Amino acid sequence: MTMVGMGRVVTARPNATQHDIGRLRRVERRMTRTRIDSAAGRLQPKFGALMLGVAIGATALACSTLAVYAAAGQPVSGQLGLQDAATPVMEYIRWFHNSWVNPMIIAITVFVMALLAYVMWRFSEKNNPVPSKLTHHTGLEVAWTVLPIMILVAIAIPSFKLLFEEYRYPKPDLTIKATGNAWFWDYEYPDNDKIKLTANMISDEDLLEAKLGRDGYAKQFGALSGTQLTKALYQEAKPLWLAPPEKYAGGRLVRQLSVDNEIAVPVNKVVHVLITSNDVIHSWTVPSFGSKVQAVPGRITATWFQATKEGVYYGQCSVLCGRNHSAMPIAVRVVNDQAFANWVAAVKARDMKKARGILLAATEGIEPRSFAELTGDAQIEGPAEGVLEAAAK
Ligand SMILES: [Cu+2]
Repeated sequence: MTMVGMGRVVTARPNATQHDIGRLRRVERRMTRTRIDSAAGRLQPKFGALMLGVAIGATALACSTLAVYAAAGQPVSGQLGLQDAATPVMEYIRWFHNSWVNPMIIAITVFVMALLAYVMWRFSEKNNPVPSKLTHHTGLEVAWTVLPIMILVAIAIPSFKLLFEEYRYPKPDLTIKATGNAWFWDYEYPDNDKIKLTANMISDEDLLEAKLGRDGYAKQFGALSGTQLTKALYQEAKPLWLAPPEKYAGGRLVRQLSVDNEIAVPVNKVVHVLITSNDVIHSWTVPSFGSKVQAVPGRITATWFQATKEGVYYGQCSVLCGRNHSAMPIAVRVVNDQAFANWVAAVKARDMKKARGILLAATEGIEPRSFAELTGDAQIEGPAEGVLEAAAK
């Protein structure tokens, strides 16, 4: 007798026993089943795997969304995802990343992983001893060409919209020129009495010197050097970051992000920032504004932002520019119009302490009493109760 399976002819010997014929029938059945599976005839298990993939994808997406911590203007410990938005451009960037491209990436990754796992199991030697000789499937070929094209177009359209928005440059209410230096930023406000200021990062050393005085500092740390010194400074300065010495006019300081002279901008106003460099390439970056522009010597580049929330927003130089690359942060205070005008006047008068006090009063709820004292020569008082408690949280 003759049996046909997968194009191979299985022939039983003329004197085959009943047992032999039963065995051949089993082989034939298995071959037929394999052929049907291989020709993508059995959709059931693939559909199951796809559904499993979708379920895993949805769970992963839910987890990743939950793990995105909110952070206003600065990174937080354990943060996943982007910082909070303070401008419409950054809101768009966050939507594009969190709600558009990332879900696609997760779904595709999970789908491919599930498909791979299914194929490894279903078409293993054990489960599929006689492989299919199928080489073409028009439907599949069309699907895996057209689907990726559609995905890319779906990404490209909002991506171009975002790019155009970033380069739209609405009419400015105010312009700032930022110049990168190794390793600090210089700022000029050409439209606001041409005020100029230099922003240097506040270090552990700065806080300890402000607290102990030059002599006290030398006495405590003069004998140390290298890593020993760095460690000692870090340990001793730790509490000062929450309660900085009087020199810094109270307020909250953030290690590696706070600077001595912050720049200020009025809320809801369109700000153009012209960026250049005095030496090597730096990058003026403020994540919450969605601004990240290279500072190139001999060239002027630009970014624009319209901050819609008052507060302090931090950024860092984002092009590796040398030894102290990590020590040239950017700090921008977004304040109301009146506070901005007062701040400009204080900077023009070179009263940087008063200038800082004005910004703190406007954004960190320092007592109005202390704010009133800013108009005289009185020392600026520390932050109101509550500011430090909030900072300690
Ligand atoms: Cu730099």
